Amino acid sequence: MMPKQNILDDAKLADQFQDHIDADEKIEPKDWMPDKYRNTHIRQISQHAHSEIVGMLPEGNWIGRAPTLRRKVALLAKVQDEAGHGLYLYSAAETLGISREEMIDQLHTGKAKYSSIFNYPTLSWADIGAIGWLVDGAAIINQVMLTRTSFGPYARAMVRICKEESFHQRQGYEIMLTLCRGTNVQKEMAQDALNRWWWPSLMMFGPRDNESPHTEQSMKWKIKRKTNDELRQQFIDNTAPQADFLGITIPDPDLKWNESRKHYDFGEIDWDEFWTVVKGNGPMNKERLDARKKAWKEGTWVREAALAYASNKVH
Ligand code: BYC
Repeated sequence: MMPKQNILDDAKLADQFQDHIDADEKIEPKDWMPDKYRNTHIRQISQHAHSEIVGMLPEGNWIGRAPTLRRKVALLAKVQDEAGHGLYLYSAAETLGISREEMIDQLHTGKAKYSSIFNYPTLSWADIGAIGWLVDGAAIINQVMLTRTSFGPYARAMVRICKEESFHQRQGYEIMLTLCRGTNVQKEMAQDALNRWWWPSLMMFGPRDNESPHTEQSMKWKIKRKTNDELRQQFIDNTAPQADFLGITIPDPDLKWNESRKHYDFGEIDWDEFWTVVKGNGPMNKERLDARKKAWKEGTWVREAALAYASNKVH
């Protein structure tokens, strides 16, 4: 007898697939899935991996200039963790049938995006505090949601990544706290970093829901469990009291607790700036891509040596 699966047409398979999702069952790489589900994951997971790898650059810029040995060790560990996150994520994307080389090529040719946040420069040590506090803080909110995403390998990678991200966020907040309790100049550095990183951090969550082409379908497939705007609001609600505790001011005159909504109201994001950065014309887009392409080129001999070693072992 033919297996039941073979006699179901695509529409039936799609219904069955949606039933699995609705029952909160994980989808695994060998399960049947609609092409669009597969491609959405390849897009999102590979872009997430690229973000981790490109995200090493702004912080890597400060490893050699960390103010103390303790700070240097923590930053080094954080940046190494990000390399690890990139690797888990590339591996998760590979289970969907795309090769590592293809993904890297998509990054280098500008076909694949990476998070807009990494196209801003790190001008002072306080930026390392602000990145840990705000950028990792925003990333955690998004990634805690993704631990419950419907695709098994992505969800499992996220569990491990979130544990490390919470250390990253705390090291950033601790840097900010030390600066804010230091001299006036140190506190000014912390304020300046908050001024520059606040709005780009809010942009990490993506366009408003009514301008997000992928959200509706991704919610239906439980790739996303919360929308861009819901996560952005959650981040603002978490972060505003943390800024108060530091004694520095979020650069948004419209930021105000709204007792009836039980949320903070906030001002308008500069969406022109967001799209300019996303389309490749932000302050550091060119430098970031050039750095990645250079690293890929200079690493050719390492890849060749590793492959030669692997094929030698097989024979
Ligand atoms: N930047 O319909 P939408 C980290 C694109 S790294 C650039 O809402 P979606 C860390 C979007 O790709 C953690 N592009 O899309 C590392 C889409 O374009 P395409 C990074 C953005 O996918 C080192 C278009 O805009 N986290 O933690 O449903 C140091 C329409 O958007 C951005 C992740 O990658 C953006 N900010 O939702 C420190 C999380 N926003 O692809 C820290 C995983 C949107 O159609 N990704 N776009 O050409 C996601 O959760 C979702 O992909 C997003 C966007 C929420 C980002």
